[in-house]
Amino acid sequence: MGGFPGIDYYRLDRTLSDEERGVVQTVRRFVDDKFMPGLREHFHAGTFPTELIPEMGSLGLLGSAVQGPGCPGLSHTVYGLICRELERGDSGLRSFASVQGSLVMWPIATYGSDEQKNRWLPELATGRRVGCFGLTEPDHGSDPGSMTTRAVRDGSEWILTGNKLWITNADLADVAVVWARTDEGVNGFLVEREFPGFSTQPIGGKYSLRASDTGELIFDEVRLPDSARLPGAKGLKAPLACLNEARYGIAWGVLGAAADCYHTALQYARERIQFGQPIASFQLVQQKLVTMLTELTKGQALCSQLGHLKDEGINEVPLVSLAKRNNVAMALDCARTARDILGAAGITDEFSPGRHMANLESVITYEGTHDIHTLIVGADITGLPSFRSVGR
Ligand code: TGC
Ligand code: FAD
Repeated sequence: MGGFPGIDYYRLDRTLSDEERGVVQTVRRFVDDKFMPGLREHFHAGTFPTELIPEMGSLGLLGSAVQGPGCPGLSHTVYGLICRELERGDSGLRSFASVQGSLVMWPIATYGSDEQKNRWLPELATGRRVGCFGLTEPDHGSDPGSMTTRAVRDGSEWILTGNKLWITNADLADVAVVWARTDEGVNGFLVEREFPGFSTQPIGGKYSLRASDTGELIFDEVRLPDSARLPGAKGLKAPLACLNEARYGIAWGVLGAAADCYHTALQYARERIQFGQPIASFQLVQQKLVTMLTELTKGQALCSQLGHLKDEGINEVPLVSLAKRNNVAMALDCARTARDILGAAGITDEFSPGRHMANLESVITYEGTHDIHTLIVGADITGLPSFRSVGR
């Protein structure tokens, strides 16, 4: 069906620098030449293509906007563009980069000691080491403030007990950024794969994000030196701030999935003949294509401005929530509409919209569900938080 030309109806990419355009082309080529050929096999097997991690590192795709030793240190707009191009391939590929960059490297760069930064950041940026982020628990998803994973001081050490569920890269990770309740409030810890008492368990049977590793982290009285604690991370605010970084990348990333769905549906509609004419000539099909393009363009404009704001140092939680909420729902609608335009062919893995649609069912839930983001923006504009019933 030909290479992906990029969908940029309002010429938003004209505001990009030559360097930024170069990054887009590089990532697009990486996705087409290296990732797409093996995707079908990995999606069926339920595996992430680990063989591509070193190249992701050498291209600067891991923690691209993180500032620290060995990190690419690029702009937030470039990070967004990278997410967009990766998720055009598959949400699982963008997920890997989101977790490694925003949820592992970013907290180490922001809350870590110099020793932690020097030890971990260069290894994670090159992809020699992989990380994961453990916040969600079996009984505490949208409400991580109620977490029960606990770290108790024992002399100069900590003893960590509990479980984290639905963790991206759980089985691949050399190090887990783990959030636990302590007598001093919520703290973050770097838990290494080989620490006795730490184990991981993969989650099977997923119909979504199949080309991504998702699992459970189990801590059975894991002894941690105090040097494993992130010294600058104090309270629930610390993990929630990491989420803000990852949600920003998701708002951009899903533009890629939506653009791929639109492009696939447009090409198919031009070629598919029914009633003696291309289905693209029918008014109802054109309406669907125009709606997809309109919503995609609005989502692109939102991210373009969000990127400029973030590069200027404006990084407000509700602005990021609004973009994550809008763009994921938009991408999911695009995927469903594209699947519809493809008719029966849309339910097979010969075409991408069905896979994007299944993936986006995870993306609309993780990093704060659609409704949690509604409530974050709602609390901001009314001044009345409604996460819990009054009086609780
Ligand atoms: P609340 O009282 O509102 O907040 C506690 C403190 O944190 C501050 N805060 C934030 N700071 C920075 N960034 C954010 N996003 C923040 N959200 C809140 C807040 O200002 C407060 O600060 P302070 O100074 O007053 O102490 O806390 P709450 O318990 O009422 O919860 C609020 C709520 C519901 C918004 C929060 O819990 C939430 O965001 N829940 C959703 C959970 C979530 O998104 N989990 C994601 C897990 S990681 C994941 O899904 C990875 S997917 C990976 C992939 O891409 O593959
Ligand atoms: P719940 O919180 O139980 O929510 C269920 C439903 O109730 C949702 O519709 C929700 O919107 C609604 N709801 C909840 N509270 C309210 C309220 N106050 N008002 C109105 N409606 C409400 N977590 C990590 O920590 N690290 C990871 O790497 C990670 N990766 C993930 C990868 C995948 C593929 C998936 C699917 C999840 C991942 N997660 C990860 C977990 C993810 O963040 C949680 O699934 C998400 O935060 C929602 O939690 P939950 O699934 O427990 O749903």
